[in-house]
Amino acid sequence: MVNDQVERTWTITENTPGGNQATVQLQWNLGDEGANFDRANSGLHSYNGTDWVALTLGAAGGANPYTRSALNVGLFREFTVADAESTLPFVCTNGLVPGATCNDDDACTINDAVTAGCVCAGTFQDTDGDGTCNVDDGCPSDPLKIIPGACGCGVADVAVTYYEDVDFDGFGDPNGAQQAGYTCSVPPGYAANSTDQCPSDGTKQLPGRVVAAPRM
Ligand SMILES: [Ca+2]
Ligand SMILES: [Ca+2]
Ligand SMILES: [Ca+2]
Ligand SMILES: [Ca+2]
Repeated sequence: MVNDQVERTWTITENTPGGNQATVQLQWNLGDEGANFDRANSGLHSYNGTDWVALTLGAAGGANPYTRSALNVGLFREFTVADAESTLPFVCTNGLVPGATCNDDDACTINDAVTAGCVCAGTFQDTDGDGTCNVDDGCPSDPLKIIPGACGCGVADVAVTYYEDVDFDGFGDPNGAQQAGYTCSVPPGYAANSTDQCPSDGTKQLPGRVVAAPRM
């Protein structure tokens, strides 16, 4: 038994060699199928003298006997039918070899390799899962940011207005100078609140009650 393929080879020759194009349909019986043959993802393989060239994979038709076709076939030698797991030494029609390393020209992916479907593909790298791949993500471990911004990776940029605190008591002057900034960084001499009613008295934020002198 040959795993993952139909244990039959068909030979097709041209009456007039060269230049022919044909749709090739092969038919086989259930008893022809090797172990673990995946009829739902199988395809014709065409021998080129060195390798078995995998034609498009897909589902076989029919119901014992089964059929599978390939369009625009221009190479007429031996054919067989195998699935994506077949270990036939085959190449893809685009020249790629399934399992071989390749370059998908995408810096976002690593470990690029040719799939069983003859496509070069790698594994997308996105550590924080924000949809921006690591090489394009200025904050690859912060799912809420892709650039450091004002406050840096891992800290949200929350805008706030700062009020001048000339007496350095930690309370801003509602009537003094204002400065736009972010909660992550307080500018020197400013406070995020504007509750200093005594902006020049570092010991008080409220004027306090003026108590009338007692009458004598
Ligand atoms: Ca890549
Ligand atoms: Ca990311
Ligand atoms: Ca990110
Ligand atoms: Ca103050």
